Amino acid sequence: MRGDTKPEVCVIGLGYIGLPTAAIIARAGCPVHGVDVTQTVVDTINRGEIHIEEVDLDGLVQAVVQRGLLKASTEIAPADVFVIAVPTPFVKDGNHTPDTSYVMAAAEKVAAVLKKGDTVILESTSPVGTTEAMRDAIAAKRPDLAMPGLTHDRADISLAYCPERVLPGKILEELTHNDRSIGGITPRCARKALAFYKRFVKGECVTTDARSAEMTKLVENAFRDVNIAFANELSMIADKQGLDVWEVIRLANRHPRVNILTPGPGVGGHCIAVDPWFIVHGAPEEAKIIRQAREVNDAKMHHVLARAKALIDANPDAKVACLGLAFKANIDDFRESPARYVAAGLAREFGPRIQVVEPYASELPKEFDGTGAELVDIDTALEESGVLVTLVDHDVFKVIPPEERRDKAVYDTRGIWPDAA
Ligand code: SAJ
Repeated sequence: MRGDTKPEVCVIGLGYIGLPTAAIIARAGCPVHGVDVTQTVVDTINRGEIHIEEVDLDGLVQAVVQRGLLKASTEIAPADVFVIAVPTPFVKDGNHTPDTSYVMAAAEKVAAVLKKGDTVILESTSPVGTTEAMRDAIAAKRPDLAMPGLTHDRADISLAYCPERVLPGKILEELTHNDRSIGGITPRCARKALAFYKRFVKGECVTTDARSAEMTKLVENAFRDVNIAFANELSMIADKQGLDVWEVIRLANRHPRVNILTPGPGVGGHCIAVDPWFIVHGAPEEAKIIRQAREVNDAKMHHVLARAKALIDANPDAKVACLGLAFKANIDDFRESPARYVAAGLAREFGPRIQVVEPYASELPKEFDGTGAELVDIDTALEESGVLVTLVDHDVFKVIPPEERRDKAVYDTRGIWPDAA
């Protein structure tokens, strides 16, 4: 990796972050070897196709595969730069303990092929200290290599943490244009990683230490979670006091320094509902607001379910349309979705009275099996249902005019119809 020679890059984990990242690095002209444990994923990519939905990703992957710049396999290969983008879920212990085993497994595989001069970058959202733990795991496997932070001499390899901060639906754009925090185990590691990211990132790349970069990623999502929890708590207070929360927020937000977010049926996705727990796990006594915000946002799901049930009970002869299953607007991602949780709870209770409208789904998820609930289009729901429970603010729902909802009982958890409040 000298002068203008493009580094060879190995990206480990070809999911929602790894694949777009691999494609963007390849677009910058670096040969990329992508690694994934799933053979079908590897085969799909090698055909120039994709296994996830993301705007413009299909065309980009097809182009870089055709140019021979992106190849996938289930096996790791030697490279100059390794980018690890594997999942960091919870251990299944009920305590929200972070599971870094996929990161550690990836690090051990990288260790087997590392050579002097290589750079290893962790991108997975991780608890503070994970990059150092990864360094220690590599050191144990490769005593022949001088490790950054463990040697007084010049280290043989560089190690850094560099989280993504992209929004699903805008991943390619945000991967390129967002600023990045780049945390090195040592300042030299950070500079090495910086030079790599500068090849394909147009946003500003800011260097720091690995632990600060790890915490920064967690803090960004915890900040948003706390702010959404404030909005959700307000909505539950407003329900109790018979107030219109949307009106209160609209008015409060006219203050020049107030910007309250939007209440909803809870917080979904695999980032904001997960990452704050990594902070709580690292500092359980201190992380009081962060823990409470998680609990408030989870409690909102149960609050919505209870209110929806009461509305349905009050309209015993009506069919009920649940609008949306996705975890947020205009995407086809149903993982960790509060809308899905609420709709499934209603389906279990009210069976065939429940109609689900989700333009981004071709069938109902498994938990609806045997309930009698059906997936219908919006026109059928508007014709047949007497109760509407709005769970996702998809654009197609927002434009339903008042006259098509006039004779229905409405519970609008997202505030998409100000006239219905
Ligand atoms: N939500 C509300 N009210 C709001 C905003 C969001 O109820 O006012 C809900 C959404 O409906 C959804 C959840 O919160 O259920 C999360 O949605 P989101 O759009 O806030 O965030 P994600 O999960 O799609 O992406 C977040 C982003 N983080 C921040 O904005 C700080 C993104 O930049 C990160 O890259 C991503 O997490 C990640 O991968 O960590």
